[in-house]
Amino acid sequence: MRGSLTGKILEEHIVEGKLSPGEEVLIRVDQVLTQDATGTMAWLQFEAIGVPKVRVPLVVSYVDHNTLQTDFRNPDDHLFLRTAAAKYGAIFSPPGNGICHQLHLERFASPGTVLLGSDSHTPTAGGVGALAIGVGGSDVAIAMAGMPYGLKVPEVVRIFLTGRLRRPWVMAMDVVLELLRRLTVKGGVGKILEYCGPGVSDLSVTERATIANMGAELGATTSVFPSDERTRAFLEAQGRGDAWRPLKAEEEAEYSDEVRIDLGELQPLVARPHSPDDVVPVRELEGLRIDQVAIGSCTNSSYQNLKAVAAVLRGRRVGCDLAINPGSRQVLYMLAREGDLADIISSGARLLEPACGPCIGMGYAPPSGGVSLRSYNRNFRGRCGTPSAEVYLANPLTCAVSALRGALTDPRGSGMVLHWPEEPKKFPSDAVIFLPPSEDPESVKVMRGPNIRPVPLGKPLEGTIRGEVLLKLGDDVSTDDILPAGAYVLPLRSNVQEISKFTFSRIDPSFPERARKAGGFVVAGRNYGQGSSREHAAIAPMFLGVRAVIAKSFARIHRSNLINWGILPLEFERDEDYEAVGQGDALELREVLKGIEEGQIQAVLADGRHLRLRAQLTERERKLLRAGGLLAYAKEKLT
Ligand code: MIC
Ligand code: SF4
Repeated sequence: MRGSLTGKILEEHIVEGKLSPGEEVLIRVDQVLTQDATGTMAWLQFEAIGVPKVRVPLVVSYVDHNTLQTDFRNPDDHLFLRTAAAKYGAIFSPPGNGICHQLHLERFASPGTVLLGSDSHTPTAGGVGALAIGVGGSDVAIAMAGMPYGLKVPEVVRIFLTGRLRRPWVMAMDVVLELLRRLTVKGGVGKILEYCGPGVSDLSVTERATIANMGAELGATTSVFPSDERTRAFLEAQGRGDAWRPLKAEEEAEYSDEVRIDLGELQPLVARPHSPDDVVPVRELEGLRIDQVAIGSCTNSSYQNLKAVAAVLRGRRVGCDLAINPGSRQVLYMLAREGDLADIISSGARLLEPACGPCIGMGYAPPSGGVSLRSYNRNFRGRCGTPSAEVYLANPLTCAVSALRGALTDPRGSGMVLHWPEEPKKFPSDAVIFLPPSEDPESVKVMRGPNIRPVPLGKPLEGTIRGEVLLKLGDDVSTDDILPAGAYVLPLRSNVQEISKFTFSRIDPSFPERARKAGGFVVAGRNYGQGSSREHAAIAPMFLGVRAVIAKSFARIHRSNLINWGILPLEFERDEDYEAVGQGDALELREVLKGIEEGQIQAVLADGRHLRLRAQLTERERKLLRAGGLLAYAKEKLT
């Protein structure tokens, strides 16, 4: 990593530790973002730590995931977040402003800074050269309280870009779909993807942001682009030229690996159900009938993207349902001012509020067995709200052209002529409303509706853990599988007892009751917990009595969330031990406190068979587990 962009930013931020892969370092955090769905827990934890004011230069609390306000619970959450931000020193972004990552890129993200966010797509800010990391709610809570962030130093992989995208039909989305095709959803685990090469200057900041955003689907810790003249132009157009600084890797920088992509060779790609890495050329599926199309989300909702989409729709009619969720009020305002909105509306498309919307199953679910084409980043089964639906992911123009025909279409064959929109020289920065923190915080009362319940604490690790194997799962289990989101479940994010009733509800609705009765273990294959940063996927199982998860391997954010909530993440040393365990088996972990020091845990099944399980934990992680999780540990440390 020596000489790399990542290495430079980390060196400027290191507080303790050594920068070698696998080691843990503590780094200083410059900016924090929270969003409503993870934010209520994060802010409740911040309060529980008992620090009167945030101790990070910039904290922004966004509301974008659940803006439906279907009953008192959701607006109560919003009011809690708004008053907490005012009192504790954060900027508040009210519902309707837009999606946190797009807004943060527009208004706050800066080259060379470290941004921590309680959302897995926080790396979007890597588009301007920030080192932006998605983490769980407790990690941001303690960062807001002023403690440095504990990062397991990843390997740095160089993604070397050459050539130029064949615009307009081949888009930034195709770059990251190509990476997913080659590297899979596990390919980035334990890695930071650093972009460089002559192809970088072909990409605008928002195009870079699309690529950095969806690096989350590769499992990467983050993705980062250099800060160059295009970065400067973007920041100046946003009225934030002062935030610019040049930043790039040294010529002789060291990397652990390299991937080369010639942008000019790419074609429109599509990810098939139900994984973002099941990628094929659109041409292979040409003509596939679709029921609905959705364009937007934090991946593809920038001004340039939607302006191009509007140009495709101009004077034409959609052949199936189409919904568009712009990334921010700024984007929406520009589309309105320049007349593009009229083209969108007259095409028969539905215009949705600038918010996450259908991406997280908040409305616009496809019909039973329906086919949905989306410019979003995740197509896990059921995430769209309809378990039997099939969701495909493609670039925004593939989506727009396909919406006109009602069938999947390679846009290159459409015969349309389209000029790729220019980058604006000036963005209207006042189109977005941010509420500053109160100047008289003492007078602000934090409002807590009846659905906002206290945060439970994890239990300190015990010497012996007995229980049942409550569930045995395969590879790539996502946090959407562990704890679904969507319009029914999101209003419960501030109420652990209630939300825990939905744990694994799509896989086995009897799980919560069985877990409460017997307590014990979840067993899984590789990449357990991929996807979202929602710590509820750890808190709810902990609350129900899960004491350890035993898997072949873990996704980064979820593994940290488990530890943060006092659940022991253990790995199978041999695949045959995974085969040997069955759902319902009684299992005992012995001498656990000694075992975590040695890295090996004694595990014995009821019939006396032994399993070989690894506990690969850093010193800090062992401390957290012994204390019962991060919150318990932080309280201890700060008081
Ligand atoms: C997602 O895309 O899955 C979410 C919803 O944005 C999550 C956060 C959450 O579950 O609140 C994420 O990506 O971290
Ligand atoms: Fe929102 Fe979807 Fe982006 Fe998550 S992935 S932040 S739900 S738009």
